[in-house]
Amino acid sequence: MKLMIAIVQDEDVNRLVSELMDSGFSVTKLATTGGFLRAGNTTLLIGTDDDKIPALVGIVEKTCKARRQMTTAPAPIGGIAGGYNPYPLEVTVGGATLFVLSVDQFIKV
Ligand code: 2BA
Repeated sequence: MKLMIAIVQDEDVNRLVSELMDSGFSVTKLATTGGFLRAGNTTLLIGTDDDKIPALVGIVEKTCKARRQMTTAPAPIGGIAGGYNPYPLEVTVGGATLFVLSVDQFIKV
């Protein structure tokens, strides 16, 4: 058995969860925050059989879109006092970040 940890954008999550449920996957949804943008995203936990991972990846690929997002990055200011001057930076977020882990045991009590 495998556990997929899928970090997705909030904009894609409702459609993705619906697609996964329709295809028979069990899903747990967590509200999370990206360390770089400090903005909300969603992490899904999906436990499934090894042979279903390709289908799962396919659904995520089909559903989650890459988006350009503006943020600010700190640029150092010269001089004795130093300091940082924020400047705009565009980054591409997603489609999705996926981790697939092997599960030692799956127990429901
Ligand atoms: P964030 O950390 O908020 O990152 C958002 C986007 O900012 C990233 O998109 C990437 O394009 C950019 N980015 C991240 N760190 C950067 C850096 N040091 N310099 C320049 N640009 C940077 P994605 O790669 O699609 O990641 C989307 C979200 O997935 C991330 O949100 C984070 O929550 C998660 N994630 C990505 N890689 C991860 C990893 N190796 N471990 C844990 N979480 C990860």
